Amino acid sequence: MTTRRTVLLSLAIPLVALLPAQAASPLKRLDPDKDGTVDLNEAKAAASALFDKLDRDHDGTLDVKELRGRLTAKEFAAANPDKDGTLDKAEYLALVEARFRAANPDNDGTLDARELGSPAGRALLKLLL
Ligand SMILES: [Ca+2]
Ligand SMILES: [Ca+2]
Ligand SMILES: [Ca+2]
Repeated sequence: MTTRRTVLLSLAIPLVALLPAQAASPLKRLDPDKDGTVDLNEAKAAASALFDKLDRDHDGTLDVKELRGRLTAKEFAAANPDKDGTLDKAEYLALVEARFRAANPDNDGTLDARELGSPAGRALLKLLL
């Protein structure tokens, strides 16, 4: 009688392969024209790309699960005036625009690195990256 032993190969994937590329500063990643600031169009373009990435079931909307903690229940409810349980892209971008304005107290149409680093700026970044 022979005993066979199955050797379990490690399925571990090197963790580093799973980490998103967060090394670059948010400003660098959001500023394709490299003028050192993020304007509303750049913010919306980034938000739109993130929206598509988060929309796992490709139904054109994000539910709380797909948002994966980016919004609290209260924030979600406020961003979802039609109360249909999901955010469509228009609702998402409206929230992005509101947060952009909140992060831009000097009203110059752009966010610089300091504004992006403020609490309001960081709240906006959650919806962009
Ligand atoms: Ca979806
Ligand atoms: Ca909705
Ligand atoms: Ca500004």
